[in-house]
Amino acid sequence: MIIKKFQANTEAEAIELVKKDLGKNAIIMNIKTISPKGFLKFIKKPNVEITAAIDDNQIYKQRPIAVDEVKYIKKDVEVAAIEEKLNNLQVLIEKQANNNQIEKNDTNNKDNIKEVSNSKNFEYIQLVYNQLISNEVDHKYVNQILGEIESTIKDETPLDTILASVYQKIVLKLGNPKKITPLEKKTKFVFFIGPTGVGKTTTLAKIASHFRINKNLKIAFINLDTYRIAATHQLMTYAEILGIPIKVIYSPDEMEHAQEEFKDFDLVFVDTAGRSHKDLEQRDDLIEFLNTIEPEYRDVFLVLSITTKYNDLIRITEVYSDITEYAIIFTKSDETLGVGNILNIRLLTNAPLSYLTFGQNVPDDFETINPQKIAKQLLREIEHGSSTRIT
Ligand SMILES: Nc1nc2c(ncn2[C@@H]2O[C@H](COP(=O)(O)OP(=O)(O)OP(=O)(O)O)[C@@H](O)[C@H]2O)c(=O)[nH]1
Ligand SMILES: [Mg+2]
Repeated sequence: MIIKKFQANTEAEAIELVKKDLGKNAIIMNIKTISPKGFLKFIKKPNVEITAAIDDNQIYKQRPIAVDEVKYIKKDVEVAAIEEKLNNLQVLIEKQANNNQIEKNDTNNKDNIKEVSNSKNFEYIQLVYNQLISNEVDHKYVNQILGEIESTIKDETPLDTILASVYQKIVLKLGNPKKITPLEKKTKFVFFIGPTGVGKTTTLAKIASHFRINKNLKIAFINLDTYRIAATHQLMTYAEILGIPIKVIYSPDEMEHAQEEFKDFDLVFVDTAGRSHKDLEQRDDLIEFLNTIEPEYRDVFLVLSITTKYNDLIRITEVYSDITEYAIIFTKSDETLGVGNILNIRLLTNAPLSYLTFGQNVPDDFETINPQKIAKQLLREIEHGSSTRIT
C-alpha cells in the first residue's frame, strides 16, 4: 500500500493531484483543511491537504471510495448534519444552558482527533460567518463577533457550543429593548421621528391603541405633520376610531398649551412630518419642537424600515443622532427575511432597540423586539451553496 499527502488551494485541485499521481482508484483517507492562523482565518481561504492511498493488494473487504465520489459524499453528509444542528439551535442552546459539561472527545488517539476537529472548527466558523453574512449582517460586525468568541474555541469544541457562544454574543449585543413606560404623576410625550413612508403614523397608532385598550391609559395625539393635509387626516382617522383626542400643532410655542391641555394624560403620542432627512429646515424645526419637552418627560423613537439599504440607514441615523438621543423602532420585517440590519444599526448607533412591526394591521402587527428571537433568526436558516467550501 502506498500512502501519500497532497496539498493544494482547493479540494478539487488536491483531488486532481491525487488522480494524476496515484490514478483514479486511489482511496481518500483524510481531507484536512489547513487554516490560516488567528483572525485571518475568517476571511482567508484555507489550504487543503489530502491523504490518499492506493491499495495494490486489495486488502479492503468493503468497496473503497474512489476519488470522484468523495466530494459528493462529504458534502451531503456534512451539510445535512450541520444543517440539522443549526435548525435545532434552540434545543441545543437550552441543553447547553442546563448542562455546561461538554463531553470531551476520547483522548486515546488525541493527536489524530485534534487534527480532524481543528479543521472541523474552521468549517463551523466559516458556516456561521456565511450564515450571518447571508442575513445581511455587516462583515465588520460578523468579524467582530467571531473575533470575540475565538479565544473560547478549543480544538474539540463542537458546533453547538460555537453556535451557543455566537447566539449569546448576539443577544448581549442587541441589548434589552426599551419599552414605553408611563411616568408616575407626569405626562410623558412620545415622539415618532424618521424618514418618509417608513411607517411612523401606522406604528404610532398601533402602540397607542395597545396602551389605550390593553393598559387602559389616558392617551392623546399631537400631530406635527403639518406639511401635508393627508397626513393630518391619517392620524385623525385613528384618533376617531380609538376615541383619542388630537391636537394639530404648527409652531413650538403651541407645545406649551398642549402640555397644559394634556396634563392629566399618561401618554401623548407625537407624530412628525416625514421628510427627507437631508432637509435642514425641517431638521431645525424638529429640534425646536423636541426642546419644548424636558428630556425626562419625553421618549423619542427613530422609526426605520428594515428594508432600507444599510448604507442609507447609516446616513439616516447619522443625521438623527445629531438631533437627539433616540431608541429605534424597526418596521416592515414582514417584507424581508434578512434581519441583519437590526444588529448592524444597534451596533452602529449604540441606541437601544425597542419595537418591531411586521404588517399593516393596526393594532396587531407589532411587538417589543425580542433579542433571542432575532439572534435565532440570524443563525437559523442556512443558505445552500454558501454553507460549505466543498463544491
Ligand atoms: N408591510 C408593512 N407595511 C407597513 C408596516 N408599517 C407601515 N406600513 C405601511 O407603510 C406605508 C406608510 O406608512 P405610514 O405610517 O403612513 O408611514 P409614515 O412614516 O407615517 O409616512 P409619512 O408620514 O409619509 O412620512 C403604509 O402603507 C403602511 O400601511 C409594516 O410593518 N409592514
Ligand atoms: Mg405619517
